[in-house]
Amino acid sequence: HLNLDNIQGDILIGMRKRAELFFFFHISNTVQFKSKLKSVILPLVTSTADLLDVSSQPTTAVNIAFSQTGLNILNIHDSLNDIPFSGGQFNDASNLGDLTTNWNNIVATLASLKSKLGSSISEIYSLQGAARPGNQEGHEHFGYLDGISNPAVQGFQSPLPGQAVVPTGEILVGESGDNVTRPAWAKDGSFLVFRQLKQLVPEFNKFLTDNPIRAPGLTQQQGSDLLGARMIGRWKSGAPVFLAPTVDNPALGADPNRNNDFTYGLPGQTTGNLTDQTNCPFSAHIRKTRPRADLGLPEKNNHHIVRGGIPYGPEVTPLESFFHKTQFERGLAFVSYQSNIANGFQFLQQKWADNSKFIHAGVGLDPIIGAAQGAQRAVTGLDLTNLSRPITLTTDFVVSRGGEYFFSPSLSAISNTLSA
Ligand code: N7H
Repeated sequence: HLNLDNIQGDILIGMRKRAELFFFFHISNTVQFKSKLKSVILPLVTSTADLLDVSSQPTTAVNIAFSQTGLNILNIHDSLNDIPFSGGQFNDASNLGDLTTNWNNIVATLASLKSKLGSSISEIYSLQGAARPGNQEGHEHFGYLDGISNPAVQGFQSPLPGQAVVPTGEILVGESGDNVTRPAWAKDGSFLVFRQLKQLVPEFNKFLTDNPIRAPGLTQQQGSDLLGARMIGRWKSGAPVFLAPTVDNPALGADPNRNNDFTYGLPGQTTGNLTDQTNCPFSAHIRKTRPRADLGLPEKNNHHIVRGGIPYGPEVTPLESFFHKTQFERGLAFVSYQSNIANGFQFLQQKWADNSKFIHAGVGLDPIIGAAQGAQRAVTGLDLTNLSRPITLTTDFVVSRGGEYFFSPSLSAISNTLSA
């Protein structure tokens, strides 16, 4: 039984946000901050229970999370026993395939702000996220519907067809299924991974235009749309290519009872180790990051994350489309929650998306988020007419601009342990 008054609201259900401001700050006065954490911040922090009850739902929700540096400054020296977290994301960048020359120079900004005294915090950086306008609401910048498939936490949400059901401890620290030793105050918190992922939208569209899949009966435009859908594993409407293999099916995409109801297995198939990628490439972004029956049935995958990101940056301008070149930065303010970073986000990025041999030799990297420090990447399975033909991606369409690993503590930890 989960204590929903104690768990911050963004972790399990998300704040259903149309806009979100990410505010990164340095604690410059520990004593003052600890007291403000209790008197000013804690009363504003939105719990899971606050969000569930429509009558108490706030119009503006607030959540807070701390990096290892932040906990150190608060004089919290207990180890949370999560190696990527304690090292910080910058030290993990090479494991994730990032080219750190693309990282925003947050560190230099931090240094200059550190010199400012007199207030308890100083802003380091902020990023404004916002839902895209009009009928693109809920779609990320490449145009694909997002937020369809997140795991249901056992005993909290009842799953929709095809939704993964995970032990509470796969997302929340100290709950059943999290077997790492933690300080007692960490229970009901969750590690928050933040990444600013720039998306090169006009370049992505040009790539689709230049490389249509020439399947019988498809126009050139349909062939380009099919290539994009196979890179992701879903059409722009959200319809999975596994169930709609050649053209989009918007009614399927919009139906929560059907749009996630597949395993990549054929009807009647009850075991894993699947060998077929006709309908959905092994390399497709959603198959790389959640292989479903590829690892056995029922789903034998203990690498789930709850995603809660939001797009940032402006819409593509006519000039950017015309020249197929990004001029204004846009992308995804990626957020994921998990009880263990090495098992969650880091595993998905490093062991699956960036690994050309997952799930079989020759599959190649994830065509959307796979990265090898900027090097070109070959991907197979995308061309329906020749599944072993490698397609080489000479540019990354998603570029990491940096991020950090945070811990999103329970409300009682904020009140009793972190504040004063
Ligand atoms: Fe992905 N995209 O628009 O292409 N993602 N993602 N992601 N992603 C998903 O199923 C996208 C990123 C996962 O349960 C959809 O809700 C983009 C990272 C997982 O079947 C779309 C970026 C990581 C799933 C996108 C990005 C993941 C998923 C389909 C970066 C982890 C669920 C919508 C800019 C390391 C898989 C949906 C499942 C789905 C896109 C990043 C992981 C459209 C543009 C960094 C686990």
